[in-house]
Amino acid sequence: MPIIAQNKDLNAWIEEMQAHCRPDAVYLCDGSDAEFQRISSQMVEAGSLIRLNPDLRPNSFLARSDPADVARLEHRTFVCTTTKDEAGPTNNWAEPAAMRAELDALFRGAMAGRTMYVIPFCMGPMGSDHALIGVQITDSPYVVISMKLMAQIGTPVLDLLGEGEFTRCLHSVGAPLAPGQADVPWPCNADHKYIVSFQDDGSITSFGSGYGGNALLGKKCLSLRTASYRARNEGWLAEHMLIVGLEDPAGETTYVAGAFPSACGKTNFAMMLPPEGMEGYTVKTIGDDIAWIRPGADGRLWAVNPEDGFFGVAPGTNGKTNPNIMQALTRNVIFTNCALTPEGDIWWEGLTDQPPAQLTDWQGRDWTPEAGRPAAHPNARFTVSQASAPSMDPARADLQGVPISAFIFGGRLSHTYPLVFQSRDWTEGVYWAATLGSEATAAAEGQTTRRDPFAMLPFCGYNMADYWQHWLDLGQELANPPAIFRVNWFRRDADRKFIWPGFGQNLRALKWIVDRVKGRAGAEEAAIGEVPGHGDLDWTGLDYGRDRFAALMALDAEELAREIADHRDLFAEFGDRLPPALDEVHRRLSESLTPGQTGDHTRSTARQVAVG
Ligand code: OXD
Ligand code: MN
Repeated sequence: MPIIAQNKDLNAWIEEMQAHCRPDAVYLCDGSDAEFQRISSQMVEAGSLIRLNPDLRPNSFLARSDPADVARLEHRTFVCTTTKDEAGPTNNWAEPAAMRAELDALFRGAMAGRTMYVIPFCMGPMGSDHALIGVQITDSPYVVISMKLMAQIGTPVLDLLGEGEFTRCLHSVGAPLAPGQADVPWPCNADHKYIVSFQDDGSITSFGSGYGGNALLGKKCLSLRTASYRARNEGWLAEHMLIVGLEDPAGETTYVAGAFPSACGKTNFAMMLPPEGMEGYTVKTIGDDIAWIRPGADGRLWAVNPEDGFFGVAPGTNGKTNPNIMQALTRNVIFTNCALTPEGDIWWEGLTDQPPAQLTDWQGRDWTPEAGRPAAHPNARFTVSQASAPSMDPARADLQGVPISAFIFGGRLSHTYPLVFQSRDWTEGVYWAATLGSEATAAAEGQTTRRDPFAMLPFCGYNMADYWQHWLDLGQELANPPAIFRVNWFRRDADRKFIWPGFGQNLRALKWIVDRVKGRAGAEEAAIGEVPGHGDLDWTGLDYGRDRFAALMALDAEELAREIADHRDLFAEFGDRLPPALDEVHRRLSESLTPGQTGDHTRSTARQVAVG
């Protein structure tokens, strides 16, 4: 037995896994910079990483994945609760003992010819009551160097752990090497892929994929699926949310947390720069993807970002959409599935207006703009430490987290939903979050909405209806619950053009949200909640006329009635587990929006400023 940590359970587990997975060597990660340099250099030599030109992108690398291992695999993701009902209709469920037996067989000898790395890691500020410690055992050096950027890892975490409890995260790419067999740049298993959360003992097992959320087990697996289950039992929330502070010209910062399904620009929103005219405001980033939120003794909710790095989608990112992240990406980055320039730098669609004349694409093939296929994979990623982003708020290290004044939920919808509205109360807010979704275009039916409740569809570690009930219950307990808002940056006009410019201009909606919770901004009563009038938003520096604003905010009774009716299909999936309070909101909204029955209640002109 070559190594050793002081934690008896950890030692025993390492020994057990070594005997079972039969690696050639076992290595306990110390988390040092020297270790990162050593492992990344070994990977470059082995051909599984390309070192980028150090003059252009110092200490940065490009990894090219197997073309069949490019994204999270929702259909291969399993939540193993004792009963199927506990996992609910939106999760793949497997009986825990049967799944353990299946995985045991796959892991037997799975690490042959490879090194088994042991990575102690901490999610959340080290030393915070909010933090959780995990240990990932993996045979992927790509995971080791990525985890170094995504979390605190190594010796300091082991010291903090002492004899304490940790989450067991077991991972193998599932590609054992026979003696003398040459390796491939990106080993994975073509036939078997599993990403499994065992909720009975809180452990996580992943087999066959080396990619992102399938393999970096501290992220989606531990911080959302495992943590959400734990949070329900312990009275807190683990959410797929960004956390930002808006600092006003007087220096006061107000924090909000926001959930958006994918492709809604969450990372951009988390670090946006103010638009012209609003330069006195600063958006301060706490996190771009995950929030752990707990009730504080003061009756408010307090949030930490469990992550220490960004694992962001590269295509579309540029100096206009996200100048802050572009600055973070100048050095110390692992890029995955981006294109390579002849000068040894990376490129992706949208990085520059004009593509370079010549590239090597994400699969290593020659590429020119005439190739007729993207040069970078659409899900190409960057992995970079959050410490590199200039917008980061030092408060992200605060052990108790930051106080949350508002929740924001937003999908990508070309119709029906206005730029922003405030729910009348917590229960209605939970309703609007539960029915969140983004548009999917199905050729035959026109636009349909793919529901993504709380943006948690792939990440909720138990029955989604129970999760809604947990939110409802928690709201009841809070003396000072955050206000809840829905936003929609993506409304289009009859010519399918976006009505709202988005990006930095979204700060105007954020400012209204903050002003609402401070009791400083007005609103009008509407059927769906409280909406700003033109005069309620700050237009300094932007000429945005009343007609355009009216189109942006229009509430069409028939469209809304159709939307509310559609919620019934979602709710029906959960049978009698659906919280009665949500059913009641649904009934109320349906009645008030039935045209002709109760008159047009989509909008009244009652104005009020203070928030209850
Ligand atoms: C992500 C996701 O990668 O939500 O953050 O899929
Ligand atoms: Mn995410």
